[in-house]
Amino acid sequence: MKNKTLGEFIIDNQNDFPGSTGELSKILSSIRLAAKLVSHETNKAGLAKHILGAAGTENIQGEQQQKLDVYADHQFIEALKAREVVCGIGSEENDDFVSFDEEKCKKGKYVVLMDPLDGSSNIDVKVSIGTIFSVFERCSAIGNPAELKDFLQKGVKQVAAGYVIYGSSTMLVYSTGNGVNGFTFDPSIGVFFLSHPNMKFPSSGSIYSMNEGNLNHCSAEIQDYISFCKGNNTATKKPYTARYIGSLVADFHRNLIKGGIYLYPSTTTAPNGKLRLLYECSPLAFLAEQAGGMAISDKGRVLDIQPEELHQRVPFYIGSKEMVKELEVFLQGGN
Ligand code: AHM
Ligand code: MG
Repeated sequence: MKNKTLGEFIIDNQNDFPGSTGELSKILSSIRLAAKLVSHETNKAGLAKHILGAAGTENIQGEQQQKLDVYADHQFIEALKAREVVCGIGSEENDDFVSFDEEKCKKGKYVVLMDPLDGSSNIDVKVSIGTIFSVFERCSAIGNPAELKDFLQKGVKQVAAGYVIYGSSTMLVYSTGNGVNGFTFDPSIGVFFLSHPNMKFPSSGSIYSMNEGNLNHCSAEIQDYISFCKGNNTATKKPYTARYIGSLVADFHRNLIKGGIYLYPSTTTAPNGKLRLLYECSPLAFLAEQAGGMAISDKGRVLDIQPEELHQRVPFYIGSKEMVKELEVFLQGGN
């Protein structure tokens, strides 16, 4: 007998919130549907020419869009629009937020932010990639089109966040603020099953994940911390293990299960780092805290940052609580 399905879990969870209207459940169901479609396409990306390689366009960040990026963006937007509970969506792939102006959508009380296909440079080389999503209640008036202010909310106000990892199997991991649960996809019957209930970060670990190619362009504090990770400062002289996939979702997922820290600091050429606050850092920070981990930027807790623009970038450090605290001492110049 298999575990509970994601569909059953969503309904059970909805019943835990008295007065719930089922709208958030519909959002989660539409993400589940789009994730299945993207998972299916991901698995045949080597065979189906229409899905492999560059789309020949750039996103607002000047990055090459891959065909699978564009496909995933379309699937998530269409699935969310069809449920008529979301009034707009902000995505890495679109310069501006998309407002759903159908009458029923305008009555939706939620907005969604997402990176539909994260780690897209890994698509063509068969390495794990992911989807990241974040859900807020809108702050503009219900019945009107979505406004920018609906998307520029502090991470602490998220009502749900999660990711899908398309790896050796596909998993959907999410939280509605009541712990973190993971569901593994069984492609033979097209169903997600609860496989990782109540996920928790180990309080510490021995993995650090960073693109060390950038190290010479990082601050002295980050250089000292990486030296510490290599055992040069610790009493034991025992190094941490370096693991870097280059897909944020995959690096985060591994560290969540095994214990570790992920870093994307500022560099001389990228003073705010690379990762985007609203649809990469903030949702993972929400999950990390829900799982007993920690997420900070150079000036403190990620979930407390007031966003100023849709595609804002921030330096990002996330993982097991003790390891992030250890890093924090370096960032504050205490080492
Ligand atoms: P993307 O959203 O364009 O895929 O970029 C984000 C990705 C993250 O998944 C990953 O952690 C990071 O970029 C890797 O960057 P780098 O190649 O600079 O190490
Ligand atoms: Mg991304």
